[in-house]
Amino acid sequence: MTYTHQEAKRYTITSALPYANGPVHIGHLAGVYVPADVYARYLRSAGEEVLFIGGSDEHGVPITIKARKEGCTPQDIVDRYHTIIKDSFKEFGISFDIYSRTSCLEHHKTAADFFKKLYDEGKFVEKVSQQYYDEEAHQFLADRYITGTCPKCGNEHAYGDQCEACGTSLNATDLINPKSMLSGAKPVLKETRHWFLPLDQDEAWLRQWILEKHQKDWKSNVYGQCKSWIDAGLQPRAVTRDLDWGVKVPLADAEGKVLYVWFDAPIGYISFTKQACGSDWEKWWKSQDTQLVHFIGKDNIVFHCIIFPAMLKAEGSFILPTNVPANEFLNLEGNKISTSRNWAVWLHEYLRDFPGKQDVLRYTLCSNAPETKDNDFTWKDFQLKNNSELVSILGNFVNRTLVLTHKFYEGKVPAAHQEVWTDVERDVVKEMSTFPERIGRSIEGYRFREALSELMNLARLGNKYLTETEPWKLIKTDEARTAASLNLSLQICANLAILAAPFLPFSAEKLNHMLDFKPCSWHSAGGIDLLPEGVQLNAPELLFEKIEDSAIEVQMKRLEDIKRQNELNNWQPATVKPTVAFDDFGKIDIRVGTVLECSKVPKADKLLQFKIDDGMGTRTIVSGIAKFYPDPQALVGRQICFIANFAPRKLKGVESQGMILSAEDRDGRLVLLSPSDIVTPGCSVG
Ligand code: B3M
Ligand code: ZN
Repeated sequence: MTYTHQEAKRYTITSALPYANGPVHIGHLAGVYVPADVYARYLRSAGEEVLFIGGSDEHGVPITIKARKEGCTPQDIVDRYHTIIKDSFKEFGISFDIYSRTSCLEHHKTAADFFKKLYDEGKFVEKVSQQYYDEEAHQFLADRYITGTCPKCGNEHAYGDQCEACGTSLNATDLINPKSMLSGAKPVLKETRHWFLPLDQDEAWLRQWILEKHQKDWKSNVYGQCKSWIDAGLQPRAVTRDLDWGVKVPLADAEGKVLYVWFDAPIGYISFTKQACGSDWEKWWKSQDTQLVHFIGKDNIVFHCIIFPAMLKAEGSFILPTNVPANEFLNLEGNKISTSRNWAVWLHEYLRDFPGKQDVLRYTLCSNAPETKDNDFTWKDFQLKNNSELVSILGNFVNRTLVLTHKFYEGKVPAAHQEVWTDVERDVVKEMSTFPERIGRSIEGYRFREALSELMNLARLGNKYLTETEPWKLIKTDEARTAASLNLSLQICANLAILAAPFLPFSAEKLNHMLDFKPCSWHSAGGIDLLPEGVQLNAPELLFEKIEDSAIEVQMKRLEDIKRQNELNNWQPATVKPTVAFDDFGKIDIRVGTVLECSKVPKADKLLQFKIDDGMGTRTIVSGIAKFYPDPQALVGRQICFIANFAPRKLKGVESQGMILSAEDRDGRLVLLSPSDIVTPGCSVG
């Protein structure tokens, strides 16, 4: 039984299916998988019936684009990333009851049957419309195959189905200056036939269901997006595409057409339920006492709150989601996470670099989850959360309690001695009893940050209690109170083991082992008799270890390298300046000279002083390129180009009689311009 529902319920928990075109990163984890996992683990512990579903989204244009780029098949791509994603989720402790994939046969069949049922019952509108076609690639340009300017916000890199800058869902024909991703060509319009879900007919019930019924219990970011969608007026949406990768449209005359990825992917939740439960699957989707909860990121809101519910409603026998707790986005060190720019912390790499530290990342991401606004992940904060929260608060309390019990009682749980309790104990017990409900309510309300900070408050309570009672001193004077203090501290540890398990499953397991404690129900938490007197505890080990600066520096350096690489990759020549008349150019006198002497200008880090043979005599030129030529002497003898008719000016007390010409490369390096053959000093450049 949960705290917000009187009756025990059944929960179908889904988490957005990651596209199998790359590994998962911390943005996915903080937005979707960590909260979903905390929720699922909590409900299981509270005795609810839970099915937690995940899987890879293996269709859609992001996959085929990646395959094209790498010169392999889409199947190769999804096989590679599905395995990486699935393995890393498992190692990270995301407790899916099933993690499947949409390229599997069962899914193709379920999705095709779903489409066929709606088709047979006349739920679609068939329309011939004009769609963009790439005449060079001989292909219709669905979704991400086409880019252009978003009509709403002006972002020049909007896709044919969505603008990622403003979140607007688009039709390819809405784009300004459309361009084919395949050939770069301007696409032409060509007729094609498709099936549309007439969302315009769903407005009334959607309004009633979301805007009235769920105004209070859906998160405001979710509610707000739904409202603006509905208020803007819903349009029929095509659920098929002219592509060859995806679930084939199950109709005789639909050669070369597949289901739109956003039609088939959410049906994945259903096909995976069938795979997990066999003939028993329907209760998870069709029973009124099942709560369907979708964990997603904010860019998926419309698909889960409007389009998928409209599909389920049209089918007729399914329940609708109870809630769709979408999160905002997580940034990384102040910049938007991006798969294509490699600006991310990848889960499989984290697991490699920080073995055994799953809970540290789970903790950081949960306590920083972008629940109400975009948030930032920084490595410094990660280190701080580990060192001054997990190590200093939670780990320290557990460690002190266990070490003292081993020291004074040979590791056996001492007697509770309630007869020597004072108000200090009574207050601690009273406060502790409120935590399970407080944390539970926060989780049920999808306030995971709040829930986690309450958990840490229980550890703080434990630390405060130990510090107040000082069993290490009491042992000399008062055995009964020493035992009472350590017994109660151990009971707090056992409570922590239960209440931390949804958030920090690995540490909870470690703690269970140290306490020789069997994981038990959430509802047994809050009490003071979890560990019976006399139980032999196992040797204490550290729950968390300090993370050193050097480990953080490695990660920061990696990000700096990526940033530099991205800058190089994105470099573009500067725009050409406005046209000038030839006569104007002719006014500038460029000559070749030979360097006779070159040295640093004293007390000026940036400046080099050149003495140049200009064919007419010698001249001095000062140039701000010292940092690119640490050995000025090496320039002697070299020919350079310079402007000979600039008015002389003084730099750091030296008169400069001209300007040396150089080119700035994309990495910021300056290179002096020289003729490619030796010429006579003083000759003109033109
Ligand atoms: N594959 C989109 C995404 O990763 C997507 C979710 C599907 S959930 C049915 O944003
Ligand atoms: Zn936009």
